[in-house]
Amino acid sequence: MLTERMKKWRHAFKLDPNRALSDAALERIGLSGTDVVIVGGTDGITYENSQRLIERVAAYPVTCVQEVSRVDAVVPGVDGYLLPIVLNTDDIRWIVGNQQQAVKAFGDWIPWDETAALGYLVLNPDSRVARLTRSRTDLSPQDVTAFARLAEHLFQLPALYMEYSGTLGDPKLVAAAKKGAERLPLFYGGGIGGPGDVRQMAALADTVVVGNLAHLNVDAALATVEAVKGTVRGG
Ligand code: 1GP
Repeated sequence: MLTERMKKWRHAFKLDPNRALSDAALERIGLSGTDVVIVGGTDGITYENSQRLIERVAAYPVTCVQEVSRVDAVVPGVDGYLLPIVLNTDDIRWIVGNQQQAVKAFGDWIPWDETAALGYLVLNPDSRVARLTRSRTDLSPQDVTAFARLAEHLFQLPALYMEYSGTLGDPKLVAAAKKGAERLPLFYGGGIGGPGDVRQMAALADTVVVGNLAHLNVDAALATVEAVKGTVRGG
């Protein structure tokens, strides 16, 4: 079950099908020892570029899952599918609309054991994803703790994702999410620039997602894998 395997992830690379990544860099990422490669992005995602990147990742012994943000870009045969549910959006389509469209399109073939929802809190107001999803980003620590409790107890989601795409997040808000997410796995992603950032967030969150850095500086990106593994949660 994907939801069980997700609980063991400490480090993830998120690769964007719409951005360049050399074969040499991808090989190092594929062999890096990361727990999972998530394929997904916000802009310019198509079936063709998603399929191409997923096929390239499949050459390496690493779990590869697709984050489904567009129903027309779903690639069959991936190790798993993550469906975002944006908890702080003002647009109902990001809570239940897009997912319903995906199930309508693929309902007969969906491998449910390998499909999981990810509850998102989108928190960087300047990010493309915040604008696209019309997220309310001005959340207090109390708001974040309440969202995390909602995700864990009421919605019973498999994980909560603190999404700071493009900027390093506020550790106080990440800690507020952890306060609410007692058993719920907590993902953190956004602005990780190297081992120092990753250690800070890996002490607070269960899984740290490294995106941009993998495309920009593969040496620094690789250093984050060891840094996460050497960091104790809550330490
Ligand atoms: C994006 O949270 C991920 O969805 C990672 O963010 O690209 O800023 O590392 P960055």
